Amino acid sequence: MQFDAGADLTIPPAAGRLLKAPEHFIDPAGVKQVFAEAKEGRRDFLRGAFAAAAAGLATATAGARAATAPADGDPNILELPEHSKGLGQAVVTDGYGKPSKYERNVQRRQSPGLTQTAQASVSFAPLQSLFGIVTPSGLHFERHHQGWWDIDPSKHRFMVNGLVKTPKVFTMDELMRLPAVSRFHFIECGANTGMEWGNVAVPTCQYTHGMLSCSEFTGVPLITVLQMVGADLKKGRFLLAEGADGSSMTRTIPMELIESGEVLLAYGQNGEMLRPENGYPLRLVVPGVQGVSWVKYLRRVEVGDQPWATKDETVHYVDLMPDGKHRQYTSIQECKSVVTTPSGGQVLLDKGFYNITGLAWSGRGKVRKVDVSVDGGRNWRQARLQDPVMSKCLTRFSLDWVWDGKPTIIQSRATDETGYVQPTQRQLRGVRGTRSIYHNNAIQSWLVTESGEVKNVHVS
Ligand SMILES: Nc1nc2c(c(=O)[nH]1)N[C@H]1C(S)=C(S)[C@@H](COP(=O)(O)O)O[C@H]1N2
Ligand SMILES: [Mo]
Repeated sequence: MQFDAGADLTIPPAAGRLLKAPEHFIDPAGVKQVFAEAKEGRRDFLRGAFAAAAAGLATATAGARAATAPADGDPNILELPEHSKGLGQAVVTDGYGKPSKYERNVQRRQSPGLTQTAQASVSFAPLQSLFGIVTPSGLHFERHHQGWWDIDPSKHRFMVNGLVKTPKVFTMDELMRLPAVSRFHFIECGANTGMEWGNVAVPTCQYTHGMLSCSEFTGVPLITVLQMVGADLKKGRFLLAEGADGSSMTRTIPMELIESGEVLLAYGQNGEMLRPENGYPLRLVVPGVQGVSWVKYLRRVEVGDQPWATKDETVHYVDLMPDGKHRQYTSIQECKSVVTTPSGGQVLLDKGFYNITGLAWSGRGKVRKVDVSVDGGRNWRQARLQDPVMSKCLTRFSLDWVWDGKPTIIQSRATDETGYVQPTQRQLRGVRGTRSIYHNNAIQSWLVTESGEVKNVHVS
């Protein structure tokens, strides 16, 4: 094991214990309060409820801190457990395996009060509980505008029309016979971190950054199908993608992206068919572009000579600038990162060694480097990047750190292969103001208090 130069460590390192973030962050009474305050239109509606949750946390922390290793003779070793003596369970007890019951708190979660209905809503991925770069399919974040469906693939049809020689309808069988590729990519909703423009709104990284997931997607490059139908790529510089759900999800995709071969008609996700929540049986994969363009339940694409200016690219998914104008078609997810451990809601129980780790990504290519500060941005150290580092894909970084028990602020700052550096909150607000929803890629700050509690803070 290689430790960073400058880290004062004895080996084995004095390991700092970490208390996980609470399973949920507010109790049922808090949820009620949040809904009431949201109805009144308060933008900081989550704050009060979080204060209440933090109070509850103090009790849990005291218990965890008290827990120490047994003085001599650990009963977990000395008393032979049942699983070392008895007969285990049979194969195929479950034809499709599930995580251990001890991991049942690792769940995607809805932020109470954020949306009026659970169909036009979002669930956040538990980034603080995940390793590596792949999001288990059952924990992939969800964003539905009108609920999800489990569509019979034998009845699903995919149509290509517009500026093409021969408009054509494909069955799933026909699509799945075509040459396919598998690629790892992140998908991030443009609204990820969107609650944090003006003030601290949510306490954990699940809620600040969890509209983000990463999978190995399998499918047919869309360009292959466009060539099959004789698309006019001279005139047809734009493509409309349309979903089969009731949300009339339609988005314009510029033809350059499709010509690059990166845009996929995907049916596979992490080695199996897409999950229904993620668009089964067919979705568009548009690497680097905000989630809304990854149209699920994809039923039609149309080749055209200009953008369509649909509702989801005129009324929604536009960026309100300080001068009152809206920016339209800001689709690329710029370089961004977040420390997932230690992160909001967790508690450092001891001074000592901690493995700071997190995720970095860029919609413009590969992550080149990630710098981490453990002193509120005064000094930065370069983090280790875990191989493989792939284009438009999550990248795992880590850095050794010894906590001396003093309050401090932890931040990460990613740079991508174009040289673009993730902005500070102040820099981003300087250009964009605070009235936006989408495309907040500012540096995230986690305050570690003297008691070891980790909190979401904004630094100016
Ligand atoms: N048909 C359809 N496609 C859709 C949506 C939808 O509501 N309906 N939501 C979009 C949005 S806003 C996002 S962020 C992503 C979310 O994908 P996921 O639910 O697989 O995480 O799907 C996009 N594609
Ligand atoms: Mo989204």
